[in-house]
Amino acid sequence: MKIGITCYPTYGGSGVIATELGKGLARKGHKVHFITYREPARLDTFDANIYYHEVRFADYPLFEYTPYETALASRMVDIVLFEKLDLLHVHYAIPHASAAFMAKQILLTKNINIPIITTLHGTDITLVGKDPTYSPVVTFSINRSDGVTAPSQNLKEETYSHFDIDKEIEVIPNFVDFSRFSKSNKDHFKKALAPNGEKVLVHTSNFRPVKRVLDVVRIFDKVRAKIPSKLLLIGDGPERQKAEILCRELGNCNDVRFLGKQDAIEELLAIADVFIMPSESESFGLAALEAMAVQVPVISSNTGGIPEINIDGNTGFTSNVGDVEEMSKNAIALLSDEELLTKFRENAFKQSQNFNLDKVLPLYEDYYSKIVEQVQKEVPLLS
Ligand code: GMT
Repeated sequence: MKIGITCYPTYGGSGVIATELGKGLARKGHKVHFITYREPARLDTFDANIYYHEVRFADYPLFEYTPYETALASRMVDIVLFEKLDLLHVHYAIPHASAAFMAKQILLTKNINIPIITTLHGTDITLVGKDPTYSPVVTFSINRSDGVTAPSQNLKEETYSHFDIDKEIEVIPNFVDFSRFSKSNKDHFKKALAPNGEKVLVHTSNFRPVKRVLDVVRIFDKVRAKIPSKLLLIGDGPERQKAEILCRELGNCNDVRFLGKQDAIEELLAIADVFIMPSESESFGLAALEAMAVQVPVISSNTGGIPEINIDGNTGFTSNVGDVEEMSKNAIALLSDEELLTKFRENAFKQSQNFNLDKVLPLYEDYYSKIVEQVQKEVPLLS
């Protein structure tokens, strides 16, 4: 198939999933065309079946805000026509689903009915999407997509509860590529970052308020009071400075490393004993899944789709959002009992295998075929 993929090219989970999906499809022989404003962060290897089309902006002094959605829709039309794509798969509803709808309408005037699949990712529904500023457009463009997917049962239910949706939403979970995320020996890293055999706690995120990075620092502080340990904070974003200030106030800076944005996250996860995800909201929690694939148990909140991945008392522990006390107690219990930690490591790894890329890829391929077939049969609707 010839598949167009649009996503945010940044480090966020939706961009990661879209890019890894495209790479996986390309390995299986599909021609994958990324249509994005910058080369996606994880599009780091050459593959003859992958094409990248940049969305260009024509600037004009009148524009206080660049009309990105218009530029994107125009580029989609251009690529569908020139490359003869079979479908467009857009990740994150805002504004990709409405841009795709516009592209579809334009293409219908040229007698091309391009199937549009929208994958919802989380904040496009639970945070920004339901804001009245965007919700009418989000509702409309979900309903007018030919296919809609969500990575968890929870996000599917959230979407039905926040919006007036008449489309069936297919749950296709996020996934992990085990050829990249697997336990490896990184003793030299461990020696450098935890030279006295300290336990290693890891958090990775975009440091947005929804990730509750300050809770991570507070949890760590309580763990550190009982068990010699180090905290690795991977990523960057708006809450980083507050987290640094909190470390100084708590006096634990010597044991906390802010590592910034890192590409080889799997190498850092390889030295982790526990992963911390206290998020306010999380449709899935891809970062936790990636940790589990590297045999790292997860201490997390029980919000959104997280409990569909992190099984309380088995692959880690889940607690109410903001319950720093319980999360610290759970981390201490895990880190102070080697037998328990080993058991949880095994369980986490076993659970992560349910989300193996090789299992999830065929679900997308089947869904693509179903939607393409369905669109071929229908009488096109020009709005
Ligand atoms: O806001 C973010 O955390 C990034 C966001 C994104 O769109 O990149 O992540 C969302 O999508 C990921 C991939 O499906 C999910 O694993 C994350 O749980 C989800 N984030 C939230 O719901 C907050």
